[in-house]
Amino acid sequence: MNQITRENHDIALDLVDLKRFPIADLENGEGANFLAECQRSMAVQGWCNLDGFIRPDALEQLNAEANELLPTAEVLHVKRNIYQGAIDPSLPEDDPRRMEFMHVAVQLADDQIPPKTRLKQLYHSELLTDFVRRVQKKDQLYRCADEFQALNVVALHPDSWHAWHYDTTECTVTLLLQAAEAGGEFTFLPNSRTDDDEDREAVDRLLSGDMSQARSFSRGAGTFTLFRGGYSLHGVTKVEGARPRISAIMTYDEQKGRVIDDDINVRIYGERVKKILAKRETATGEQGRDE
Ligand SMILES: O=C(O)CCC(=O)C(=O)O
Ligand SMILES: [Fe+2]
Repeated sequence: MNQITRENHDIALDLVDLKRFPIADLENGEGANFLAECQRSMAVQGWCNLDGFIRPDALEQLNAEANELLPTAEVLHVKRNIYQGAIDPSLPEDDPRRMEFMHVAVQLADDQIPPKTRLKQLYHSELLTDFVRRVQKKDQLYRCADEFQALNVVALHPDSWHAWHYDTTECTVTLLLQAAEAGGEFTFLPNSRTDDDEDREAVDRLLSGDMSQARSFSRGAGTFTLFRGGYSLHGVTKVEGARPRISAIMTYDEQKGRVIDDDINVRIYGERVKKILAKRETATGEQGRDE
């Protein structure tokens, strides 16, 4: 008999609304039907949106955790092009791919979210990771191993937006912890690029401010949205009203042990991470001299 002990109890069982989203058993009956529906949505539409995924009482706990930690977060001023890399110098001067966008977010990186938090434990849930892997139809999918990017909490204050970008890992989940009073809509072009091609027309339109081809849907707090962030141009529209919009961003990749380039992390997380990396470099150098 499978004994559920404190040690192997999976926290997703406590936090997810299992009646509506039976992730505990995806092999049989209702769970299998539910999984097939999620896979269909992912394959046909390029996203899977699960409104009410986190139970209301659990959501309150997760949101309280986020609100408790956020005062320790940095205010990040992120300026980047949509690919988050160096600009291709061969592009014409007026090419939209040269455009850089700027946004301001109060953001906790993975290393600022303690392992004891329910939020971190939820991200590390094997049940949840396996659910995401199956919906994304991957033989293997791992949580991102980057010490800064793996799990983030992002608070967008009124008048802020999250600038258009592709993520640096393939699969992303955005979990809304606290909705904006108005605005703050997660907006995206599902699968707007492949490894060697991009829907330039749709991308250029979005970058010029025309949202007619972009997707957006109403998402209450507790909504768990799966999409392919590395291949779907996305962002969040301007937050309106008095309340910040808070989301948890969970990242996954087919590649085990996936970490992100230092320069990308410094561009996103700024001085704090720059200092951590520089200190490490110095320590490694000193160690080298000692040997
Ligand atoms: O807050 C969201 O819903 C999306 C944020 C996002 O795209 C990111 O942090 O990479
Ligand atoms: Fe993103």
